[in-house]
Amino acid sequence: MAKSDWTCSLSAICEWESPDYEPSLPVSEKSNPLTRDIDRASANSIVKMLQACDAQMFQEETGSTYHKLLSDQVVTTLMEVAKRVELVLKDPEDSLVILSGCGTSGRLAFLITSGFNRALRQLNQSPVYSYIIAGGDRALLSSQEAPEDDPKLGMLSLKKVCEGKKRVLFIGISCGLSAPFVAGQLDFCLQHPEVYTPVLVGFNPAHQARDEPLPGCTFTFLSVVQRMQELAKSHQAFLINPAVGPEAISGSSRMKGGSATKILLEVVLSAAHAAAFSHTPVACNGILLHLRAYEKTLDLTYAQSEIITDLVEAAGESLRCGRRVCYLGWGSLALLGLIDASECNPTFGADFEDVRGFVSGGYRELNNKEGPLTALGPEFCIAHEDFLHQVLPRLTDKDTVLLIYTHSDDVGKVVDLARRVREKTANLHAVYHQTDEDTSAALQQDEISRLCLSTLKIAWLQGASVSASLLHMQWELSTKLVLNAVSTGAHVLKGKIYQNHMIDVQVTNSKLYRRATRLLQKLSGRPESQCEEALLKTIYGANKLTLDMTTSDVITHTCTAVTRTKVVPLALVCLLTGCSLREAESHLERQPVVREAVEFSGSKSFRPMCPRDVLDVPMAT
Ligand code: S6P
Repeated sequence: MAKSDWTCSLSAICEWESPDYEPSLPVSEKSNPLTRDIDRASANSIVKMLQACDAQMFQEETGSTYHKLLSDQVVTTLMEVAKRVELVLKDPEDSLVILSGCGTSGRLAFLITSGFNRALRQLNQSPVYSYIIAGGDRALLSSQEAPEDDPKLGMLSLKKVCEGKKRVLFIGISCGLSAPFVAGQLDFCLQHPEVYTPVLVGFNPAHQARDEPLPGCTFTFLSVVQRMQELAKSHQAFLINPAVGPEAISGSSRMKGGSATKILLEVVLSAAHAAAFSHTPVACNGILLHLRAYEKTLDLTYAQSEIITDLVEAAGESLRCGRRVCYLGWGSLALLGLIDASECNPTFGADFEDVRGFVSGGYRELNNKEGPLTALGPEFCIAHEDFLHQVLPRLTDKDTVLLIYTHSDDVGKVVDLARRVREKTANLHAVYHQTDEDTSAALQQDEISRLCLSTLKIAWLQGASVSASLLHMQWELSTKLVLNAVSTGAHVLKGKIYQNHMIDVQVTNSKLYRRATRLLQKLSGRPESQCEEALLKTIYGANKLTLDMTTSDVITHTCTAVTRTKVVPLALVCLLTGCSLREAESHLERQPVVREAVEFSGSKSFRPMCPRDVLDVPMAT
């Protein structure tokens, strides 16, 4: 990289930390200066931008404004929480460690608790981890955004899981320090300190927690955080909230927020397991080594950026011509495929058929609390057999299929499936992790490589210092980064992103409603009231708003928005062109890429705004 480029990207890396940069927004909602032009970038540049954004997770602390992942303060808290988990592991009777969250945060709670309960079973210990996801198990595989807004539901589901328990370490995850569901649970913990110790994981400084009134509650997320900060002084509550920088696609906390959640909680639980079962007391050095191992995971993964670019291009081409992307995975890597696919609907307004994940063994492998969910409909059919029956017969070369596995999976089965897919499409690719020493499946691997258009093979060093479980967690993170790049990059190439904002965002909970209004303000330059009016008109499909509509609360608006599509793009076209809702619909039908729809509709007032132009909208997420 030339020196001037380097200096330029370094200043972009730090720019978001300036107090003048989008001052009214919390870090998790700011737009990332590194990705301002991602909507017009090539696949290769998209991957490079994502790499630079991910690298921000491990950026050193530069000033006093933000604590970072590797800050002393964060590492100390990780150690303290690990010691609390250790106590539960050593005396598990009537105790629980609960991980809870909404959307991606809840899905990662499931992934992490599954992995660590498996580890306990292998040691002949009884499982102590439990997960809660807003909306129940169907939210593991599909978008259920509304329950996120319900603090009472959060509290009740926590109470139910903890019935009869005498000691509970509750870990609430909300990347934006914003989900009312989690706020309700934390408040309940604070009211019952004799049983519950609350821990909050998120990626904004405490003062940026959401301060919006919650229905039927006397507290806000911010007031809960403030109470926790007070108790943290006497180690009765814990806050783990380093800043990892704005997301590559504004507010898309499934990306860095999800990765950092996985990193932090795995570091904590691994340290606790080592202390409880391997005579390795929780120590700063161990925590730092584990964090650094994840940093290396990023390097090793993005060292393959050329092949990741090929995957992004293939997936982008499939989505652009209305075809699909399928992830066929084995073991927990398959779960990362299911998670990534499930997020495309709320993030990009995608149909469930656009990006789909399948797991070898289906629900048996998933082992979720509520068991098989296939009866809920085709989007809950997740086994490879479902793929063979429902999808394979209709596959063509325009569809992209990714095999996701490691050398410890049954590679023979991967070969069998690859052969069957290859009969229908040449557009087959593999994402494969192996240790440098392992050559046991070399012949089968050669055959898979012959069948695939591209193979992303990552070879990992397995020295004495790297345990099998650490290696597996690194494979998972690496797979998450690759799949996030593929699905995000593909939707960018499809034209779903405007600058670095998701325009076609679903307005299905209060966080997304606020984000949508703010986005309309930023992109149209119109006042908040006008933007909210345009948003409501598209939500209710009305050219004129009735009193009923304007006086309803945000929850009513978001419940109605569930039934509507392209709410934000339509509102934007109306605002920018002054046209009616029906005219906006026909513009968008002719030209689904919003930037072009607006330009096509011939608006004189249209002026693409750069993130520096962001309006100072006083609104938390
Ligand atoms: C974000 C994802 C959402 C969030 C959910 C919880 O990319 O689509 O489902 O995970 O809204 O957010 P938070 O900030 O409480 O973790």
